[in-house]
Formats: sequence, C-alpha cells, structure tokens
Amino acid sequence: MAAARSGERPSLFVAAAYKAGTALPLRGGFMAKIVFVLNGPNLNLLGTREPQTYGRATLKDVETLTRAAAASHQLKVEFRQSNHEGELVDWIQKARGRHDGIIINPAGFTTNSVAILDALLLTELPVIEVHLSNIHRREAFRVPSLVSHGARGVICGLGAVGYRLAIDAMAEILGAAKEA
Ligand code: DHK
Repeated sequence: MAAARSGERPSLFVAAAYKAGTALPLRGGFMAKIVFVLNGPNLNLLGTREPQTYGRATLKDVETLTRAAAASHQLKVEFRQSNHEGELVDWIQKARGRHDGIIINPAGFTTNSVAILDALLLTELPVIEVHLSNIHRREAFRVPSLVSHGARGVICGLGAVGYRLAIDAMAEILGAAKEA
C-alpha cells in the first residue's frame, strides 16, 4: 500500500483510497494496514443464539473487542457479517488489493463452501479462521473445515477471545507495530 510521508499532502491515490475506506493514514504519516473480519450465517444472532455454545457476547461486542485489539497494533478493521454465501464471496474477492489480511468465521459454510475457499485463495492474503466453539468436540459434521485449506491458522473454542487472538496473530504476520 502507498505510504504518505509525514507532512506531505496526500496524493490523489491516497485521498481516493482514504475516501473508499481502504487506506488510513495514521500519526507519522504511514498507512494503517486493514484487516477484513468476516462472519458467516447466524452470527448476527450471537448473544441470544445457543448461548451455552456460543456465549453471551453479541456480534457488536465481538466487533468492539476486535477493534480494540486491532487499535493496539495500529491496525484498522473492516467488520462484516452475512447470511449469504455469494455475498461473502463477493466481499472476499474485493479484498484483493484493498485489505491486508482476512479473519473469517465461516460458521455454517465451514465444511461445505468450495466457493468461499476459492475466493480466499485468490486473494493471496493471509487468512485466519476463527470459531467461537470448539468444533472438534461437537457433532462430527462440523469438521473437517474446507476453509482451513486456505487458512494460515485456525483458532477455535475460545469464544470471543478467539477474535482478539486472531488479531494478535495477524499483527505478527503483517509486521504491524505494537502501540507503546
Ligand atoms: C459457528 C457456527 O455457526 C457453526 O455453524 C459452526 C461456528 C461453528 C463457531 O463456533 O463459531 O459449526
């Protein structure tokens, strides 16, 4: 991503990217890297959906926690959820060249979406797969994950904290700066 030097007027490219929300200048003039955090079907109902399995944190709570973790690494986050496979595929395709890494909880698409896996692969971005629950100690149909074939790493079973850990890992992968 283009870096604007401190004190310099942002270039047209930077200004356009900033407007599009794809490049975010920070103090000191360098561009914050952007992590795309994607959530699959039924995660919009977190907090009330089978709380014994998925916890009481709402998706908004997860987003807040994720953004706070990202800010501590001077990373930006774009956080989205969809119940629709095609919409997720469209978003992932557009991440190429716009985002620096992807964290995805594919939820119900984990074991069956070749389309989501293929989209993740084409971005050539680092991908971390997250699940709130420990899919390995649940019903057999929740594994194996197709998405894992495109993931650098997988975190599961740690609830919302898994998203924070995924941000920490992504920061490491992207060489992001840790705030003092
Ligand atoms: C969420 C879902 O919706 C399920 O379909 C997966 C995952 C598990 C989770 O633990 O976050 O099997």
